[in-house]
Amino acid sequence: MNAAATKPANIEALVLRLRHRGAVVFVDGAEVEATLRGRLLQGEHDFTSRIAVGERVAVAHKPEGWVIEGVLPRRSALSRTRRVTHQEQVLVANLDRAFFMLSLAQPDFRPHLIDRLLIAADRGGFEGVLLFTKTDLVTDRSAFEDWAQLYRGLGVKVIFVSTATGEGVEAVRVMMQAGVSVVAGQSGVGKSTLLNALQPGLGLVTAEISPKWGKGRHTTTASSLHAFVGGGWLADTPGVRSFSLPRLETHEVSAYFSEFLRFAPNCRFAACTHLHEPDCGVKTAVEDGGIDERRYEGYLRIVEGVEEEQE
Ligand SMILES: Nc1nc2c(ncn2[C@@H]2O[C@H](COP(=O)(O)OP(=O)(O)O)[C@@H](O)[C@H]2O)c(=O)[nH]1
Ligand SMILES: [Mg+2]
Ligand SMILES: [Zn+2]
Repeated sequence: MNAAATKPANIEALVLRLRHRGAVVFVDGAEVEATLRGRLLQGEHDFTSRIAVGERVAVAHKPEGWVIEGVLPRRSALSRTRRVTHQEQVLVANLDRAFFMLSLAQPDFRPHLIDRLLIAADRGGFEGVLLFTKTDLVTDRSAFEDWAQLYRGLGVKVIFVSTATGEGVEAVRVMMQAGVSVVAGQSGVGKSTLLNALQPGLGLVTAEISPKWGKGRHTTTASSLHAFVGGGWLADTPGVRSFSLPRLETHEVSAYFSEFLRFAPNCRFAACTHLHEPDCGVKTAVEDGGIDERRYEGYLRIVEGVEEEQE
């Protein structure tokens, strides 16, 4: 019997790049062009709202070629919120982790970005991993170790990295070899140098995060996934605002500060914002050392909508 006469079984594929009415997908170990089945296009003015890079899709090999028959549920998403319309646009679906790079020097260490970045990761459903880079440029690490300890205590992975000495590079490689990762950080922290050390010639456009939050240059290139040597995928994604937060209500912000939850039951008021109320369990814990002051300050910065100024 002719193989084409049997009903082709759907196979799972990964969307690497978007195309007009279709995508380049990774299936059976190869990159192929696939077209979106008509019903997936119906009612769509902009097909990118239906599938995104990183999407898991069901494809079938038809006589006319590969066809995307369906879209599997998303586990996570890196989204960008449009500034004026507040619409969310998915840049990378099913992202597993973001490596947030902060240099210890040149440019100066900017720990005040960390809380926002971790909330963005939490909201998106992916892991935020902190890379403290350019360790070779500092002689005394104690202050940075202290920050690392704070976040490790909250369950966040923190890796010290130097492409000059090779410190931490293998640890990053091992993590990148599973799932889909993205690399982000302020300009100059060493994103391109690290990616080049991990895989020469990859040539990704990495996400630049401006210290003046959300005010940076906004690029419009489309996202794409690139195979990482030894397994895994690296997302190439535009936009300094990829990790910006929409305006959050105070109670939404505090929910992301997981270590506050243990002390909130001690607040006199059930709806305590931990800002100006008397008998606040969270503020008391900050005074007693049960909550790190740096995290409480981070909370205030976000609640009060403080822009991360140039320091
Ligand atoms: N000393 C030192 N310099 C580094 C390191 N990583 C990158 N650099 C330098 O920092 C500058 C900015 O690096 P680049 O990778 O372009 O940063 P990007 O803007 O984040 O992509 C370049 O001059 C690099 O050579 C490092 O680990 N140690
Ligand atoms: Mg670069
Ligand atoms: Zn309180």
